[in-house]
Amino acid sequence: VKLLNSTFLLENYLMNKRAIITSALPYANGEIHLGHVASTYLPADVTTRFLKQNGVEAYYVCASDDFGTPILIQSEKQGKTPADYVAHWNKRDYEDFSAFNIDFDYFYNTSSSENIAFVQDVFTKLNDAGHIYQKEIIQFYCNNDKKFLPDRYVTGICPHCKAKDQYSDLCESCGRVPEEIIDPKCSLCGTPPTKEKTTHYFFKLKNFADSLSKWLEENEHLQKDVKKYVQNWIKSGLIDWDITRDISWGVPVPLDGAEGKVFYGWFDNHLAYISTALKFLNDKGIDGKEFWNSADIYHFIGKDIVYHHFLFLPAMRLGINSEYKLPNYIPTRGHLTLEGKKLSKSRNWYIGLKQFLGYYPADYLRYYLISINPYSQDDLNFDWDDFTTRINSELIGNFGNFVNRALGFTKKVFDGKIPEIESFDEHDMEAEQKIKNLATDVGQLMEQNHIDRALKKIMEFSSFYNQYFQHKEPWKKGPGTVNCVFLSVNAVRTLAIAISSFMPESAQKIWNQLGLNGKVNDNMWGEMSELGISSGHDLGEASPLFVRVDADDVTKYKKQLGPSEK
Ligand code: B3M
Ligand code: ZN
Repeated sequence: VKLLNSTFLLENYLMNKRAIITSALPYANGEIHLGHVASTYLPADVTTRFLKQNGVEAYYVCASDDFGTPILIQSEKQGKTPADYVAHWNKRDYEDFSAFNIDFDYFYNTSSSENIAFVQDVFTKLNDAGHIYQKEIIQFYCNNDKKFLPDRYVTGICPHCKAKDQYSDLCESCGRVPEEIIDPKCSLCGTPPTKEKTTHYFFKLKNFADSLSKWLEENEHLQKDVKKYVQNWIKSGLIDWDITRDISWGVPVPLDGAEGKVFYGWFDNHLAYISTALKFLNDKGIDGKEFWNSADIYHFIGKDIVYHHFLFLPAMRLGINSEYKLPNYIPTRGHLTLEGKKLSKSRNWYIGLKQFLGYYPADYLRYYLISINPYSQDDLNFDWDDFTTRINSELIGNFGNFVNRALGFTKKVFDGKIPEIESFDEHDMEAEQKIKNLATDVGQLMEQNHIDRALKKIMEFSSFYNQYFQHKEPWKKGPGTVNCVFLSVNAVRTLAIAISSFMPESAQKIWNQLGLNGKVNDNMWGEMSELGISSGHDLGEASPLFVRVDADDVTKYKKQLGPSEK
């Protein structure tokens, strides 16, 4: 039998063999929920795994975002030091991510000594280059607590919608930013604050309008629609950016006369992308800076932080003469809604990641969230009924069914030993061709960040093989049975490699059931085009991969959402 030449060449894409991937840093201020993972961590994880499968030296780094007023307030409420408070959430977040198989190469924090030193160094360089100035501003001050009260420290009535108890920097009821909150109160002690003068440092964002615009223009990897509205912001005029706060928790401003002032969280947090990567790489004995500047840089974000990632972040890098290169990709995705409604922690309209993983295996959630995840800013909706249907009919009915059928049949009829093949008929040849093509078909979509379409392609492959198996009727043990078994088992192997970025646990289970050694590994993408299982090979133990989602359970989980009626 002559098999097709199985050499698969990946030269067409992924030219850069180095990559650093980051995703928006989670505030060390509460648990990770489905909204977080859907738009950033999961797409970033799938992408990193895919790059590694293609032989790219890729590192996924992340950190908890530790500084800022809301965190300071929460720690004070709980009678903890902010350092203890963020350490708690850093650990918990990391555990939850790990349980979901978000495989960071390194997870650090923005309050690390490395990041603090890095932020101060960047500030000093920006200051020396003339991009920083001081200005006197008016801030709320609490005479009782003896402190300035930025942003969340002041609550009052929203001037727009008249909602009570809103933050001075954001009304959660109407979503607007009040210019001047009515009846302001110190959120710590309830005393009406006074207004006092203080000096803040400003970053001259205005200086960067032209260079930002040029960078946006020239970078062909950024999403067109995002670019367009960022360009419009630039055209309508940028405003300089207040980068300091008078609070006790943050990176200290490294200047004489700036005692008691720290940087605003959005000045330091994204610098932790770099400082964390450097820490990790340098510890590994790799020249971190050289690696950063020669790698493709990906920052995965949700659409609410476009302003920070398309303006502040690149402007600050430009301000230090691109000593660390600007991002190549900023994959921006929409928000997750739940049963069609906006997530809200206070109304209990959200599902914690840990909670969900108590109901179903990580791969169910990964499968579902990837399936509904377009590479765009459109919101995606978690719907329990849709989840049930997709898991039961697609993941189990199509994919799991094919794997079980192919392996189960081989176990039963051939005692798990792959039979010798005969000459291929046209259906066999078509089926073989599918194996040859899958790496390219899926790879091209992945290269364009279309994780949802890539997964769909894999499911189409599985569906094709279900039909092929059905058509060949191997249970009748007529001619063609051996080829059907041989190709189907090889297709299962191809599937295991193909899904391993998407559903790593299931991929490994299949790999073991196939009787293949070791791990579905990095650098294996091209091998999925091969007929890697030969006649005479013995399968491992076969057992069903998945258990169906039960509608009654789902009804129960739905009831746990939102405020109870009575
Ligand atoms: N900690 C979370 C957010 O606004 C914020 C991201 C920082 S990324 C440098 O989604
Ligand atoms: Zn007060």
